[in-house]
Amino acid sequence: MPAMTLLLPLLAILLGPVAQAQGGVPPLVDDADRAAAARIGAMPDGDPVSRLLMLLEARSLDEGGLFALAERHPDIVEQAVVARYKRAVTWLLAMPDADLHRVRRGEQVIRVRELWNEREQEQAESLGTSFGFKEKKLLAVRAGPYEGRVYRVVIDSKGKGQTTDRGTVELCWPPTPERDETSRDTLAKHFGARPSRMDQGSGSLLPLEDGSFEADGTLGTTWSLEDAIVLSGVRSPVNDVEIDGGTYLDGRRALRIYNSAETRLFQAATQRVEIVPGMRIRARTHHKTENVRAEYQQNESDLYLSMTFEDIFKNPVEPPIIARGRIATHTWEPLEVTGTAPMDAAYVRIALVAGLSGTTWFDGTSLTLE
Ligand SMILES: [Ca+2]
Repeated sequence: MPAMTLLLPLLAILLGPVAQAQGGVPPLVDDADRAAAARIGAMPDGDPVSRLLMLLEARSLDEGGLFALAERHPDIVEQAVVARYKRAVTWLLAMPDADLHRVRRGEQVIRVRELWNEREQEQAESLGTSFGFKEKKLLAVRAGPYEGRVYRVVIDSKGKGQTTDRGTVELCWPPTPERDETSRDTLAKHFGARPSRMDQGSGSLLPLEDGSFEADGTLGTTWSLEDAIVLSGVRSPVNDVEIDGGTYLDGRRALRIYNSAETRLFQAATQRVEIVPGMRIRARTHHKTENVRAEYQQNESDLYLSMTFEDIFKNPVEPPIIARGRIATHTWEPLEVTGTAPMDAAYVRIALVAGLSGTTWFDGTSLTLE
């Protein structure tokens, strides 16, 4: 029995490292890799074009730098190493400088075959044949941000008769905890070791749940509905706050809020997360609008993301920090606020508020430690 007592911990010590090394040996990460990854990881990432700029920068990293960047941005690193995405990015970089400059500014760019230089031709063929297109039938490649959601590279090829075949590569998708896990799975195969998930320090996620509005019954459980605006002191009719399964930034669903001139009670989707004083926190969401306008007593500024620090009794300890959304009709755009939790703070409360006529969608909500 005493021998057994000794043997078990010994076995654990012997087997432990073997089990860890199962995935292989991760790339060596030196200080220069860490510094380069930190610089690129701190670039803006709230919209597809910002993420494309980060992806173009990430191409300068070696394996150590990429492995370091994958802690915070596994999505970007996946696109830097997986052939399907690499082909699209390499095509972008083959364009003449003036066009690449337009890409960096977020403009739509189209390059028809007649304009291709030698490198473009080579890259377009590599891209086209990956979709099964014949090299001689390739017509044009176009690129640009799409719906404020992704960055698209699209190659056209002459099809049967008058038709055109089209191959699309979607880059720079909005990162979510779930999608990032998929990226880590892919990268584990590439690197021979799984990039660890950041769970502390700058860039790590705070436990906001279902920021993508994907879980069944998320409204009223994970996300609460709380009064945001009451017009004329009347609590009816109340606005429509629902999950939309047809419009989304990421996943398959988003939060949709619809109001009319008759709406009197405007409810917001809210969620509280426990925090500690001194934390510097960034809240982000994305919003999309359709015919949003101020009617009746509505106030044009009542479309926003707010972050409120609260004490242990869930009372605000400071006025909310607010990022206002854009009205009218537009595709997905980010909303972001940053603040430092004051001395008495025990919670941070996030509220998604749409107090205007028309339809507003929210999706891709996250809380990050700065
Ligand atoms: Ca979603």
